[in-house]
Amino acid sequence: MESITTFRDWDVDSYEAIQLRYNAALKLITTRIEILNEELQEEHRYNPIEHVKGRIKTPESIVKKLRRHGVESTLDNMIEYCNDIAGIRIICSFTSDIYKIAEMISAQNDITVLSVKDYIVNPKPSGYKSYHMIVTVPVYLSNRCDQVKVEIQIRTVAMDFWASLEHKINYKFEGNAPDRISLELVECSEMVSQLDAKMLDLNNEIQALSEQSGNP
Ligand code: 0O2
Repeated sequence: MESITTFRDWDVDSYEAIQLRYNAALKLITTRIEILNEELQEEHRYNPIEHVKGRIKTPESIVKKLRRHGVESTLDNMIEYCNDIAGIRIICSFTSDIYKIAEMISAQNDITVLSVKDYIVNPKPSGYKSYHMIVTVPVYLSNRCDQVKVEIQIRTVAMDFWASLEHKINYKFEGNAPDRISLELVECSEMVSQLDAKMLDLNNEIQALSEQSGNP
């Protein structure tokens, strides 16, 4: 039987060359996001980003995803079908920040947005909420420039808390959590939306008050 981490055309050199590009893409997008956050802090005394986490998908997860897509585990299929080999998660304070950040990323000339999935407007049946973008970024090598895909997930602290707990529960039950637990998770996801809305209202109120008192 094919081992879970085996690519049909496995060649360590080619795999490492591919990983180098994804690593470079991850560094590039991470730096761009850090710069945006620093600029907003400098110019508006406002940090919309709580934290940023980046990761490169493990070969095991890549092979699992290719199986889910029903394609052979080859390096070409990995590049074509696996959009999240390089993945970055941006955790924001408020829902409104998510859309501001997404807009600022999309406005960068050399970043191409391939697709967007807004699971905040249309949550998954599980209750999952997050804003996903698949983008390409240019990676300059010694003799050429490659456009490399990166998945960007943007969500609030509350959405992230829900997603990490749900992920742990699903891992524990191998995707077959008891119905009652799944139902409660959907209810918690609604509470997350209420909490996010309440926090945003409070923040807007606080800002309006500070502006009135001339102390923004
Ligand atoms: P991991 O381990 O996080 O990498 P595609 O990526 O397009 O082939 P899909 O499902 O259409 O597959 O992409 P989508 O919906 O944009 O989701 C991709 C990622 O979002 C997942 O990656 C998870 O990180 C996250 N996600 C999606 N749905 C859920 C959910 O119901 N609960 C939680 N906790 N996270 C979710 P991977 O590759 O599945 O996993």
